Amino acid sequence: MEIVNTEKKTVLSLIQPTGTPTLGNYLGALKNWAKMSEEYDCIFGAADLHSLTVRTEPALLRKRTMEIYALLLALELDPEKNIIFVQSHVPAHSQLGWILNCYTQFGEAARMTQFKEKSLKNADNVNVGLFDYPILMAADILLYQSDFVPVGVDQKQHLELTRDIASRFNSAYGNVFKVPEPFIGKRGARVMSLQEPEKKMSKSDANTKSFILLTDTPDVINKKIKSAVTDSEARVYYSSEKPGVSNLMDIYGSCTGLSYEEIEAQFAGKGYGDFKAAVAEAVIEELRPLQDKFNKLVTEKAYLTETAAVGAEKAARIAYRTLGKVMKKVGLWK
Ligand code: ATP
Ligand code: LTN
Repeated sequence: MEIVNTEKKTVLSLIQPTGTPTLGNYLGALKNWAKMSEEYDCIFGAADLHSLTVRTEPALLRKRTMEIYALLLALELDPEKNIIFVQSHVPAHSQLGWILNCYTQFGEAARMTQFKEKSLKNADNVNVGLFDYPILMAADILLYQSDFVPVGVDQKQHLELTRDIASRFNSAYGNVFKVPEPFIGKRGARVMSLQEPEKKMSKSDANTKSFILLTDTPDVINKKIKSAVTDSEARVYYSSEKPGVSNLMDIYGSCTGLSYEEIEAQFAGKGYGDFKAAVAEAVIEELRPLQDKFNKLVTEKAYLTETAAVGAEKAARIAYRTLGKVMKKVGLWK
């Protein structure tokens, strides 16, 4: 049976197993993925090859990859209907990645702001993989003829590079790749640090109070939100002058579906104490079903291994079709 039919559009996204995902990863990306799985043919995966750009103890990387995989299943993404897989299980990603390297200019890759930021952060290990990271990401996307790629705002530039590579390749060789569109949600696309709300919430932040992890207990979530940085005005409204409060409003709105106006009305005349308590409660309730499912699934190693093997097989069927075409077009003996 064919998995990806021609009527439904294809949605693809991957997440790196670099640590425990945060509320930012969830509201910015994962929550949208879960919503899209009814309407689209979805392909979601763990980008373990991308994670090799940062040195990690091998056993830990393996454990995190399995955890991220369990988390994808916990989002209620049905592995029968969708493809849920691990990037390194489908070698076509590395193969197309190499070919696309030869169709990307050094100067284009050097413009990527995430590379500049990450090389400052990992100054002792600025490896070639870190530089090449967006081209492997382009391969992930183009192999599956993806229509939409749901990501947080920080990945927009990588998507633009992917589109450039695809269009250039298509003008040289005919229509080989579908040119994908980014899908960036209106809410939660950039959840900010709870301690420095000018910076994005990041799981690799040294200050553990700056993020909420998807595995945090209700008690920890309460404490972290209580200690979130706000301002001295004690009035809840959305403004670029109030990044801390605006970030909490964004989080609250993403969890409850309320608009900024509705939130302002709800907390009119109330202080930050009441507001923060409500935000914490909303986050706890939002994460509860996911956490319950995740905690159960993550202990079922045999099921995870089996499901990942099925996912890789389904993914490979699509990926190798595209790779075969590309190989022929560029003149590899096939
Ligand atoms: P790190 O936090 O270590 O910098 P990362 O979380 O950005 O890494 P990934 O784990 O690959 O990297 O991100 C997975 C998805 O989560 C991506 O689509 C990314 O855009 C999104 N994302 C990450 N952080 C945030 C955030 N603070 N707000 C909204 N979306 C985010
Ligand atoms: N680079 C992304 C993770 C990622 C990805 C992808 C996202 C790897 N391959 C393909 C969308 C499509 C990140 O750091 N968030």
